[in-house]
Amino acid sequence: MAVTWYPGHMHKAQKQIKEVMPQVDLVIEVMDARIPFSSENPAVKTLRGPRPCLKVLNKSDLADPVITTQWLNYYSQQEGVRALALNTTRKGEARKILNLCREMVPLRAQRGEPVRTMIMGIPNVGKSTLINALAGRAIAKVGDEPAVTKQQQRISLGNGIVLSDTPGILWPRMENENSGYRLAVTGAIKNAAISFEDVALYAVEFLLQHYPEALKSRYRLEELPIAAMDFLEVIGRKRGCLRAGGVLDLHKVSEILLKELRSGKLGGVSLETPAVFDEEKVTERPSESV
Ligand SMILES: Nc1nc2c(ncn2[C@@H]2O[C@H](COP(=O)(O)OP(=O)(O)O)[C@@H](O)[C@H]2O)c(=O)[nH]1
Ligand SMILES: [Mg+2]
Repeated sequence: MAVTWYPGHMHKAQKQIKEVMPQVDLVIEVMDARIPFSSENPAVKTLRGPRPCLKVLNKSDLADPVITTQWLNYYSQQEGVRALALNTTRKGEARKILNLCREMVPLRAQRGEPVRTMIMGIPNVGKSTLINALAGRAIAKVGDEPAVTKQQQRISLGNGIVLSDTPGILWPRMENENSGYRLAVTGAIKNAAISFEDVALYAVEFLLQHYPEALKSRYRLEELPIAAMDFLEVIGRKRGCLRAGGVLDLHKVSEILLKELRSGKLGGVSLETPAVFDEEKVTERPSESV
């Protein structure tokens, strides 16, 4: 799945979301718990206006629980925002959000009117998986994004909640080079502009600095090399990623490292903490005008 966002795509996505927003009471923004900053789209704030927003830090099974707690505290201080960590692939877990949805829009619930919710988020964060888990049946295709948003259908989730079956698909942060790498490390973007080997090197550099123990235990090493390339060389040899003449197959070892990281074999790893806002001094660009 590769989604490339051009200004035309962004314009269209925003326009579609704006059109349905008057019939929405609550926005459920799905983000990747490993990279909440890079998987959040600041335009959501503008698009939702005064509506409350439930931020779902999804794939929390792959994230560092200590850092996920920091993010939950960070978001819960924002006006109109509640946040919760989820592992949508675990049976029964997704429906935990229903009570929270009702609580967040008390007036609708009091009047006996359904709370109308809509899921939004960048590609690959788990929107379709969440829709299916909430609905209890396969409505949205997982791992695939429709090029054109189809007609919205409302599905009743029980408990006084209805959900649009079509998520609002937004673009990932693109103004920041680190975000590009981190989105690629998690597999959210398969950007041909960043080679596989470069993504693996970025990941190893980060892991050497922040999760050295995870690397040592996964690859049974007592000492870690200082340089990322040396590390890939060491595990490449251990795993037999060699070409003729004993030359390291960098592509193969990169593939192994990223696959293991993405599937949680190194334990919970988070690539961003709330300090990222200060560290990277990003300028928020909440929305492009439509
Ligand atoms: N480990 C893990 N994987 C998840 C979770 N939620 C979704 N996924 C996986 O993430 C991938 C993308 O999910 P999908 O629902 O298609 O994302 P969408 O593009 O936002 O609709 C799929 O392979 C899902 O199985 C989760 O909570 N934990
Ligand atoms: Mg989807």
